[in-house]
Amino acid sequence: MGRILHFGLGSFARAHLADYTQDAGGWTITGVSLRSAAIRDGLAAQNYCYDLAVQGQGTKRITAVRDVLVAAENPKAVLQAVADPKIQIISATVTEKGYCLDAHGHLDVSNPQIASDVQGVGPQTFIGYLTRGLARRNSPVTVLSCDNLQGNGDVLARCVAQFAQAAGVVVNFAQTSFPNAMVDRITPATTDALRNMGDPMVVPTEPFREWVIEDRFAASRPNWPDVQIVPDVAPHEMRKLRMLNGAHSYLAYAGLLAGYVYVHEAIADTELRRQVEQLMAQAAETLPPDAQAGTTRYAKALLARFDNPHLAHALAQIAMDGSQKLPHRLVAPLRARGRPGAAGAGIKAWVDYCSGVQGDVDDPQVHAIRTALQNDDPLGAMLGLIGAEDLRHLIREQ
Ligand code: CS2
Repeated sequence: MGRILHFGLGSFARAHLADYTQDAGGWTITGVSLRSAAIRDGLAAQNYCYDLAVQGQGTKRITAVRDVLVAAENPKAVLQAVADPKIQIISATVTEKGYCLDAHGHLDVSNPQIASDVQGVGPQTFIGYLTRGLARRNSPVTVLSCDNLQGNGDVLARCVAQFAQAAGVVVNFAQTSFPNAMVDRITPATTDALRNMGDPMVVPTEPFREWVIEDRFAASRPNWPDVQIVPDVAPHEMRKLRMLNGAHSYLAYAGLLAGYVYVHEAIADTELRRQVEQLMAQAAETLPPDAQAGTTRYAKALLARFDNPHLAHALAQIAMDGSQKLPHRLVAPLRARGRPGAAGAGIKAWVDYCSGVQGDVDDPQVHAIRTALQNDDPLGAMLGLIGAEDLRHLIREQ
């Protein structure tokens, strides 16, 4: 019997990690929510079990989650759990913004919450809890990022090292591994209509699921069925982030600007579909040569997943946190290709979308975005926020 401690038990983790772990058998998951008690309260009321509504396949009862800790209520319990030798894997889906990175992918030590966690006031951030908990740990553990960042394990290891150094604590890196991983399953937000069918904690998802993990486990792991454990995940991550997530972000901004609400509506628009096809083909060119085989088939399969009218995947859900997502999805392929193209058009659509939003953009950089848009050179200032100031010449203004 093994145990996983998972930070960020939102819908994605409940549709992906929890589903795979349940299929493996013999392992249980303790979730951690940093602030809100909503997921803990909702799940606790039903013994931590919930339905996974797999589109077209019916519902599956997930029982692998056994407990959820709310860090804001009991910070000590979370630090103890990170240090607990009975936990063999500490995983995370805290989304891109949970890593508190600056525009160049390093831990943003000027972020007020990180600065306060470094001072040792009592952690508030994922990085603060993880690093301070690991500093108390004396046994091997795998720290498994399941977020959509290129080199997510490497990024997390760097954040922990930077935090530890700034805070003056020591983490035993020799017994802690941070494998990179590619995760994939489209998981739209739950709707009231679905909740009203019986389970208020139901998670809707698509039948497709994929997980590729670097073979670098420091301790034991579940025997997850159909998870690929490989020496190098980078080509898988690049393909997924640039082709799937890049196309998603393009569709979100261009689609919302065109008045669409859902992915399946935007992808049915002839012009947007043509752009997405180009974006995928151009992104494929930026992949390592051995990852290029099969990208035509991969792109076709992605379009079929986007076409699915039963998922009701809202463009607004994808549009949020653009400043955190774009560097991996659109900036990296634009830079790698070095020519104007659909990725540049996607970045421009983000800028146009942000300028048109009434009220605040849903993004942790909301203040910086507001200031950038008031700059004499709004496009240049917005590119600065995503580390793309040097790519200006590749982005057409019109
Ligand atoms: C989406 C992803 O919300 C978003 O930004 O692009 O959540 C996407 O659905 C998943 O990465 C699919 O695996």
